[in-house]
Amino acid sequence: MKSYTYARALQAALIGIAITGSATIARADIKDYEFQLVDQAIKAGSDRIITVRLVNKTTGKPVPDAVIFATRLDMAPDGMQEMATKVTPMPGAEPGPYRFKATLSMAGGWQLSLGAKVQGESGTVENKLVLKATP
Ligand SMILES: [Cu+2]
Repeated sequence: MKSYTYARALQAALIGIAITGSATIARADIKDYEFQLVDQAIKAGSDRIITVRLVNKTTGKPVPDAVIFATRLDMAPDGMQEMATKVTPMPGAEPGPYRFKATLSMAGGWQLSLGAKVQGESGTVENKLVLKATP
């Protein structure tokens, strides 16, 4: 009788460990996600397309179904923070990568500030990407 109780307690403890362990593994963190530029250099001009992908760094896999918002595109990398341009999200033919239309009126460094909400994750991914507008 006594050994039976002990076995039950041990079994319950092992199940508890198994549940806790798998929960830790399954839970991703919003910090595991980052934006990446598909093209680092884009020719300066009007109506240019900037393509980015959102990647889960732990798996290396792209996240196609996030809610993306572009907050700002300006020339901060070249010391021209006040030189900002409008960023328009473009509907994609397929879910992810994410595309934006913008006018890069001047050659040089442009900083794209992006945010994302990922399904099943709390918090917001916030990244600043620097691209080069070529003459
Ligand atoms: Cu400028």
